[in-house]
Amino acid sequence: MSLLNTKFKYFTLFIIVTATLITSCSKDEVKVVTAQDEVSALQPVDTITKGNYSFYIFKKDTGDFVVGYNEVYIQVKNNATGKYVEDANLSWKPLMHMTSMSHACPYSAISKVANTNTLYKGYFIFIMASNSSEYWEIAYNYVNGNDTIAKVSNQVTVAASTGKVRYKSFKGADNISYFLALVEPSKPQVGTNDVKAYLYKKVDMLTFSPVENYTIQIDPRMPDMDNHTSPNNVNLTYDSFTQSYQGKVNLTMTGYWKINLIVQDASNTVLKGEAITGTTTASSIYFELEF
Ligand SMILES: [Cu+2]
Repeated sequence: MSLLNTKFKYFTLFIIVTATLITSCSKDEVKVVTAQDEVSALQPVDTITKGNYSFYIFKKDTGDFVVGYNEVYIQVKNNATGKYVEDANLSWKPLMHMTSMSHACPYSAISKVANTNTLYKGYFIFIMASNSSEYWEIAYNYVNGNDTIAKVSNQVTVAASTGKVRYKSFKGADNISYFLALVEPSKPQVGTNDVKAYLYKKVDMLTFSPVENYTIQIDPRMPDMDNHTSPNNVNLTYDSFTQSYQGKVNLTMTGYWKINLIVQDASNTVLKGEAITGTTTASSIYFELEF
């Protein structure tokens, strides 16, 4: 191998290494995702500060809590360090203070939102709207092992739900109170839509638990168009991983749909709802979709 050849080889290597370094440097300039970025698409609902900690509460859709399903996002900031907590163990408790009694509502545990550093989420299914003398209070708890790091609470307003029906409470044939909330589809489209709903029962005034292994039959109809239905719908069955009911609804055209429901227990006993047949044009429990 000649000297010139070797020199040329080293020169080529030098060029490649330099080019690689420059490329990696510019790759490292990817924008750092801040705590603010992680909530930029959310609407603030509440801020509670106590001691060194601030709790920031958000929702996706509106800034208000409403009767029915509410997906709630949380950030916790340590005001002493100015940093958002990234490994918080969070819990919460909703309570409605009524004139003569208090009660809770169905709600989830709080978990970290995947692929975020500072964001946590869970849901409430509020079962009553607040009014001038009766209000909801939510207590948030941040613990580390057995130590309570921060405990805060605030009164919140829960508005009556307006618009299309996505939440129903009913008393079953078994005399148990049930609470049924539609989560998906949030943006219905023509064709097959995934359906997700939560079904809870009241154990006592403070305890509401997810109901397992029931079936929720769905019969989508267009009341404005001779009450026609659609083919290939899939009844909702229990998914133990998400503790929710999942199925499919086929919306063959845009417009107003009434999703008629029949709730059956694990031994297929109908607890609530009627089949659409003869003079029965709608079930006593249903969801509504319009798009
Ligand atoms: Cu109440």
